[in-house]
Amino acid sequence: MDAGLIASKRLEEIAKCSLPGDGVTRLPFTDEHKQANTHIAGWMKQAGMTVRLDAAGTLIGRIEGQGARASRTFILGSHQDSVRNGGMFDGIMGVALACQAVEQAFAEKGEPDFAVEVHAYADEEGVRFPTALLGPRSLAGSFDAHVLKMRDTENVSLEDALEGFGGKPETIHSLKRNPDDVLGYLEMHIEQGPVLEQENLAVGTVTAICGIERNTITIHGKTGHAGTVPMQGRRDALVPAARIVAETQDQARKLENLRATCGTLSILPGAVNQIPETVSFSLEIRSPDDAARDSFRSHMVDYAHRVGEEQGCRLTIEKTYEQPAQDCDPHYRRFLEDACSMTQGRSVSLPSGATHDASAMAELCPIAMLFVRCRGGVSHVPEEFASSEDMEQAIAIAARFLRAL
Ligand code: HGY
Ligand code: MN
Ligand code: MN
Repeated sequence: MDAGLIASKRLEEIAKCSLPGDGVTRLPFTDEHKQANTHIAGWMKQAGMTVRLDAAGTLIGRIEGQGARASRTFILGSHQDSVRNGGMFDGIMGVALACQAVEQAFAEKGEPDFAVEVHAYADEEGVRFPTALLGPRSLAGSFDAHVLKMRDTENVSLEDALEGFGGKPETIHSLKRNPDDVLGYLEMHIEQGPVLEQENLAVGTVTAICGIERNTITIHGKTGHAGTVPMQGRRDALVPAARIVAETQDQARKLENLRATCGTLSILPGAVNQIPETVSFSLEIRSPDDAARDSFRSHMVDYAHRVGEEQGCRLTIEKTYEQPAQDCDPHYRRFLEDACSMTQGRSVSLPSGATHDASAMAELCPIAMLFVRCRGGVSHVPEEFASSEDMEQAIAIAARFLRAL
């Protein structure tokens, strides 16, 4: 069976490692994750790798180097987790294609002269806990121990969930890799956008991964009876919130290289006949240009305080998450562009509006990314799809890249 069909079959199988419901829901350090790791370990062994789980819950397949660069490692990988009711390709496809690219690259040519690893990171989406990228950040040394205390909606701490899964929270700090020992990192990922479909290309190379920040805006007004409190003088917390949400879209629409989204919102007391007293909502800003993101944020902060005061409300803005934009390594990108041109006749490069494990690995080593065409450009939904033919191309390009390293 050809590599693309094997990939499709494996992804159909592992998609069953999910909570019930539409699409795939596989959160970190759960039974579904444990089942998935059994499949992934099989893929790694099939590619001739030894398999282990590291202290941060990353499943690692490894082939030792046999030559002059045996002490250095090239890493491939992506994340095993999904969003709720997400697709069966986001993240996990990168793990499957990496295992097959390693198998294809070295089955023909024999052992690499450098070591090769494939990583299946536990948590990139940050759905279960309000943090993400624990695995790659522990390797890069940018892991912050305070995240271990964060809790999920069942009040389970990340630390306990990780320990219960077989990780060792107390030794995560020792996972930091020496950058001299790491040749680089390649992540293959479904594009999650429409460009490759428009270009009618199976595979593209990534120029940069956007920077991202998440803020929580909380507005404090004054509640009261919806029927008896006069409209004049109300301190309705939802009014400035609504203005901020609308301003976010109005301003972001004017900018080519920036996306801003208010994805969550809560209202207290939250009754039809009570004036909203406390409104809390998220403001996420993304851009491949950190300076553009900063100036957008400062405009929104000024605007938010202004409309809050106009309504007589108190307002707080807390940045809860941030990661900088990361450029892909130009040297590796050229390799990949050549491999794309040789395999599919031409290559296209594009920035990534989604973040990836590669964003964190960039703090450790040079990064490279390949995108695989995404049907309709839709992702984070059950309809997410990549064809076996396109995955076949990606495996061949990655194998060619590994052999040329
Ligand atoms: O949010 C993202 O871009 C990624 O899917 N976690
Ligand atoms: Mn995702
Ligand atoms: Mn992803």
